[in-house]
Amino acid sequence: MPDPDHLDRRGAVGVITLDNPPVNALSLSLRVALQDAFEAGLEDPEIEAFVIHSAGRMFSAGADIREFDSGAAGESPTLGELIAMIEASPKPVVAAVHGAAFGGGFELPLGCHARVSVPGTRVGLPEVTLGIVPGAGGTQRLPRLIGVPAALDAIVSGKPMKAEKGYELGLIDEMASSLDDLVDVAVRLAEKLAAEDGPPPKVRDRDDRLAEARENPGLFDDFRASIARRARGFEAPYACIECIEAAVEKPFDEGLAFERETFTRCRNSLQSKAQRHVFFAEREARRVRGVEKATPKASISQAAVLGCGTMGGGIAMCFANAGIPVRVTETEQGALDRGMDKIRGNYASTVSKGRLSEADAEARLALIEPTLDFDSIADADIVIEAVFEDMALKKEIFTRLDAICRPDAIMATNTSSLDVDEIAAVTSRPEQVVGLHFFSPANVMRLLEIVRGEKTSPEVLASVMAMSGRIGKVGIVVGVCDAFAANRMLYPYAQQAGFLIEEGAFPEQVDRVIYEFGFPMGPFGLGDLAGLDVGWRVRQHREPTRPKDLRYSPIADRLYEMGRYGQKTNRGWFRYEEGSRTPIPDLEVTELIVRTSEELGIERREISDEEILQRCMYPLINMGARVLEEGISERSSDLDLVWLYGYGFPRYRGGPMFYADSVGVDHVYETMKRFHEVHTDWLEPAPLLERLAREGGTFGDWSAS
Ligand code: 3H9
Repeated sequence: MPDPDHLDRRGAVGVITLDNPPVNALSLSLRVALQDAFEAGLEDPEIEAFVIHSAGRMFSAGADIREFDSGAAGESPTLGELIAMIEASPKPVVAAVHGAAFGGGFELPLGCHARVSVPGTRVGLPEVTLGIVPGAGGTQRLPRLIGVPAALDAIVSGKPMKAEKGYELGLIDEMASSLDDLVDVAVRLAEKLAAEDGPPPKVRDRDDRLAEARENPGLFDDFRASIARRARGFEAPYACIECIEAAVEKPFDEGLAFERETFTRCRNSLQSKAQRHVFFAEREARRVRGVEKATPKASISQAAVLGCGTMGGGIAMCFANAGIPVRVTETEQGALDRGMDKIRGNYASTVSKGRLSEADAEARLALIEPTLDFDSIADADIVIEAVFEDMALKKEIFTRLDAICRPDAIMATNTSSLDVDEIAAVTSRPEQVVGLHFFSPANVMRLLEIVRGEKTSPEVLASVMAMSGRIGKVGIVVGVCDAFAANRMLYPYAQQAGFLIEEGAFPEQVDRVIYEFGFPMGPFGLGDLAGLDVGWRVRQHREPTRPKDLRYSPIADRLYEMGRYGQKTNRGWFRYEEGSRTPIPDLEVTELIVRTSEELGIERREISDEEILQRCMYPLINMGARVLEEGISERSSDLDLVWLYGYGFPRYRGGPMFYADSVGVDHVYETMKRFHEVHTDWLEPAPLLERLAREGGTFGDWSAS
């Protein structure tokens, strides 16, 4: 921690070191220490200028997010007060930034009189991802330095920028060639500024880049229109735009006050609480029972995927995209060729959208080696089986794998519902076996359900957790049960959607309610996208094990029998114009639904949007409660991530279990009880839901122990 004694002298320059591991978050104690060190330097007549830099791997990750709930963020000196003090200093202050400077950790350098960095450093204002606006002057100073269009892009996306780019934009004044030189370069610049006449230059006084924006009054509305799709439902991106507008229209201090008010409003909003919950949930998910930080991890430099169908091909792409060579096997040439064609087609489409260069696509393709030689996978560090969902076939494959794989190889199955323990039991090394449930399309969806078998070793779990990050996935560890956590929670959601249309709703109403709630699409549109033939096959497959009382609506099967397979046939739950993905309600489906209700003896009724939402959401939350109490999932926030990354649950609602806590667990319980009295299927409140409701508890506070 810097304190007055920690203010180092380099000639006439006072060098202050921020030191608050692990990420130099600007917590109250660090702010107090920085203020003390700075005031000591101001009083010291020998000191003519300052450099602020940091110990550890980064400059600063910003305000301490945990303080948002404790109230300490508002205690003096606030970050805003500190930055104002630094900016007003008659002695110039240079920030020496390395590693990362995010949020308040970047607003601090913006308030300094100059910034020096080193290649590879990332700087940015990611506050929007936490549902807030930058609250210590970021929205007022950044546009003054780099212009409004670039500032809008950076602040509203929250994406970090490389220091090299910042240098080109005039954000960084000088680049040191290496970390070893950083402080030297900053000290020299501080000396130079101290030698200049007059007060040091302040970003708040700059107006040239704002003047450019005043020439273009349509700028903000155009920008709003450009983000309408990706920012749908989110409040913070629009609040960020308003703050930048204020920077252009108001004098600095008024703009700053507007930003402050907006920050406080956003910080107190449910959306921000939900997004902060997601931030910590992602970090919490990395903690897995029985796996220590020091648990050794296998290094994965060669992967193999068995099966080059849609799933296998998508999984192979994940490895190639991460620069890991991968072999894909099939049993016959035709299937292998078709699989590789699909992979090539996927890359070509990404190139045509301008998201990947031709050369990069070629380089990735070169990492995928198709082969018919099963034995060639013997040297792989990890093998992922992605063949048809059939227990006998999987057992046969794992017996063969056991015979040829290296003793330390990780053997994974991509099963979405079969018993991983039963598969592992055919091998001589069940501790090396794990489930890796990818979601379709595997190269796109970020969720990876990591299924821990009874005997899966901590080393294997630690290795696949690390690997999931490397291949761009959010790995969530779950236990073995039918359908695991994600699909098990999906079933009641899909089941209720089916019942709602039997009782009186129509697919377009259900889908509208779910879309307005914030999902990218409703259950029926999703069915059409995935293919109603796929859903039909899954139901056929599950039929022998379906509990007798577990009814589902027959309408989906009827659509399948009519050849309505969804988007692929331009007809499914909806109708589609050739080449379009816009769903259009179809009279044939409406008539089928009404007829089915009649056949089932159900008198159709008006169903409110509220009931639709509750009937879709609460049963899945209820199933989440069962998953938790059975120990399939360690914590409710893992289930939130499953739904965020597997099914597009709106991030600003924090996931289904957080949503349950925010509407009130007792309310969810009472509503489920009411539903169960009327409709029996699967709606019986879970014991954990009942207990939390009675005790006034929340899923967030619940823990298995
Ligand atoms: C802000 O600045 C508001 C201002 O505009 C206005 C103020 C008035 N606070 O991610 P990691 C913890 S809002 C508290 O695993 P990495 C993290 O939880 C802030 N804690 O490391 C973890 O704890 P644990 C804007 C924080 O190397 C540990 O540090 N800033 C914070 O993978 C290690 O983190 C951001 O949004 C924090 N700010 O990634 C940046 N940051 O070990 C947020 C981290 O107990 N941070 N922790 O699980 C990040 O994006 C990443 O942490 C970073 C490092 C990329 C920096």
